[in-house]
Parts: sequence; structure tokens; C-alpha cells
Amino acid sequence: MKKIVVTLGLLLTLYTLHAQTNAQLDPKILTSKKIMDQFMGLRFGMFIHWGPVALRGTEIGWSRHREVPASDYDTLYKAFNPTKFNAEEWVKTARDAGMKYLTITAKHHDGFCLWPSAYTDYDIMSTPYKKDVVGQLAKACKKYGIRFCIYYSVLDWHHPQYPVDNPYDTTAKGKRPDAHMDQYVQYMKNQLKELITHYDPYMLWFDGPWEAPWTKEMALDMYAYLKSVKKDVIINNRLGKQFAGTGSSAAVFLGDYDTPEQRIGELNMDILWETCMTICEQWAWKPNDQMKSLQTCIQTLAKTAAANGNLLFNVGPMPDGTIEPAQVTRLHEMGQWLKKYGAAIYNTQAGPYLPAKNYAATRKDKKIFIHIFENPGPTFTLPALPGVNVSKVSFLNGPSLPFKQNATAINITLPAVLPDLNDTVIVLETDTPTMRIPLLKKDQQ
Ligand code: FHN
Repeated sequence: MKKIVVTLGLLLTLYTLHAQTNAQLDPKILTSKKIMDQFMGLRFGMFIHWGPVALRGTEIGWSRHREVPASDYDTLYKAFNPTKFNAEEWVKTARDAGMKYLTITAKHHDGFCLWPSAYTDYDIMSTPYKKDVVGQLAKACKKYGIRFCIYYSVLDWHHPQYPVDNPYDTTAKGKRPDAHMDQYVQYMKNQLKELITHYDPYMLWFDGPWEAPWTKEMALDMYAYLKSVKKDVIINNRLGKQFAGTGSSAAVFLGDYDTPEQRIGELNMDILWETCMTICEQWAWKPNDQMKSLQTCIQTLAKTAAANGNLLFNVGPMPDGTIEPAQVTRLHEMGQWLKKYGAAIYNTQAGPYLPAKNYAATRKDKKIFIHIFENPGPTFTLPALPGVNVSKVSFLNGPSLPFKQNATAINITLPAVLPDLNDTVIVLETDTPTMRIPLLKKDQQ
């Protein structure tokens, strides 16, 4: 018996060391539940991938040494002059879309800084444009009540002290033999303190922790350092090595929430998560990029909320500083849908019904919101919820609907044509605070 206990203890220790979770941090520095609950209630944010690479229309960071030789890529800043950039226009586009926060790539993998940094000349002040993009966005977000967030890449293929220059060349040629990672980490700390002090971000969205020079120990140290600079700043889980939808019951990552990418995360009522996704195909702007349909955009948002997650939806502005009109229009259309149905998204939680093929559910207070993606009419049947009485069924912000309920089912009569072909929301008003209703199990639905 003793041998089993020792073995299990050893396995747990090894797992904990490998897993790198918040358990290895002082619990007093972790972001509070109140702040995280408030963040999760925002549900919808704008992601912006932008930099001098827009001049080439190729992928930010990843096209360096690939479609664009590094010698060319690293001098694009000399021609970067987005004279039509208007921070208030970007922020108003986000607000009009129903987005509640905005995350800008202040520094992506290519190392270029969209703000005047005291620690490098590879920044916006070395371009013909010579104005602080990050600062203008922070000011505009404050003016229009949008939470301002900063994306910062851990890896930096341009910085002389970061050991990797070319991620596509694993030989010595792709590396910097004279790099000193400890000096690069200090550079990170200096820049992040600069960003926090000057722009007071609501959240820091890290990325690029996967390369060997960045260690678990550096991640733990950085999280604690950042919390010493701003205690309430939210930090995603991409300082650590585990991210993108663990889907497990325990938060096996370092940071405040998980970050599944280009897909809707798994339904999870315990682990906080935010899906990041592109409105087109590429993160940075690309000419003639394929944009998602309005139906895909709306249903992605609804299905994300119905899985208990947030959606960080990405646009890639053009080299002149404007967001492509087609993307602005698509976001406006999402905003129009949210004007009518936002109560079924913001400050809701997933459930109690599990996401299904043609519908999904969110809930708040004594209301259950059913998002209907395809008309199952004329009778739409939901499983009855044990011990719960439904007093009324109606379209959200619309007329009542006939329904009958018994011990096993709720049968709702729907019209042949639903008000919204992308996602019509109906409301079940109950006699119960809906968060007391357990999630249904697969065999109950
Ligand atoms: O490599 C980056 C990529 O360029 C983009 O920024 C996405 C956004 O989440 N993150 C990384 C890929 O996981």
C-alpha cells in the first residue's frame, strides 16, 4: 500500500511540475473572480492584427522568411504611413458591432512595436507616420466605453537577444548564436511595464510561448511580475505552454483563462475561455481574403456563448489605416442582430440545454434563451426540466408563442417563417433561477 501512495505522490509531483498551473503561484496575486466574471459577461471583443506587413498583404510574423525575405520584411516600417488611421473610427466600428472590448497587436512575432517604446527604435516613431497607434486606440476606447486590451508576443523573431530568427530553419542558420534570453526577458519586462504604465490595459493577451527559449519558469516569473505592476490586469493563458482549449475539468494552464483558436471551445462551466477567430482567413489583412457569412458570424457568437465562452473576433486593417468596408459592414450587421438579441448573449451563462445541431441555449436569472439556427417547426420539442415550470414562451423582444408542457417535454408551436434566419431567439420564462438547473446530460436531450 505504502509503495502505491509513494508512486502516486511522485506521479502527482511530476504532473504538477509539467502541467504548470496557477497552483504554482501565490493565490493572492491571481485575478479575482469578480473581475473574471465581469470579463466573461462582456462575451464579444474585437481582435486587431496590424503592422507594416499590411503593405505586403501577407501574414503578420509568419510571412517573414517565407513569402517575404526577412531583409525586406524588416524594412517595411520605412514605408508604413497609415495616414487614414482613425482610432475613433475603429473603436466606433467595434462598438457598432456590439463588441465590448478591443485587443490590438501592440507587438506581434515580428517584433515591430505600434507604440513609441523607450527600449527599441523598431517602433512606430521610426515610420513616416510617427504617431502612437496604441495610445490613440487606448484613448478612443476610454472615450467610447470599450475595454482596451494589448496583445504582446513572447517570441520575437526580430529582437537581437531573442535566440530564434527564422522559425522555418531549425539549423544553426535559423538561430542567433549571440542572443541572451535573460536580456530579452528584461526587455519584455521593460516594455510591458511601459505599456501598462502608459495605457492602463484591461487585459494582456500573450501569444507565442511555444518556442524552446521561453521556459515555464520565465512564464511563472512574468505573471507574478506583471501582477506587481498592475494587480487587476487580466492575463490570458499564453504566457504558459498549455493553451488553446484544454477541455479538461481542471484548469491545466497558467493564466486567467483558456484561449481556443479558430474553433468554438468545448462547453465548460468551470474553466473560463475565449475563442479567438478571424472574420476572414488571415489574421493580418490580405487582398481578396475570404470573409465569413453573416450566418456563420452570428452563429459562431451564439454557439460560443452557449458553450460558456467569449468570442474575440479578428479584423486585419489595410496599410492605409482603414478597415476594409466589407468587414465594417459585416460587423455592423452583427451589431444589428445584437441590438435585438443581445440579452441572450451578454452576461448570460451556457445551458441548461447542451448545444444541439439546430439550437443552443443560454440563460440568465429566470430566463432560458433558445437560439434556433434552423426552423424545427411547426412543433419544437425541448426536454422538460425536472422541477421547473415554464410560465411563458415568446420570441425575444417579440410576441408570445403557444406551448404545452408535461413531465417529459415542452412543445412549442412555431410559425413557418422565423423572424431571423441566422439565429431566432425564443425565451422560456421559468419560476426558477436558471443557474440552479443542472446542465442536461447527453442522454437527456
Ligand atoms: O502565431 C499566432 C498567430 O499569428 C495569431 O496571432 C494567433 C491569434 O491567436 N495566435 C498565434 C497562433 O496560435
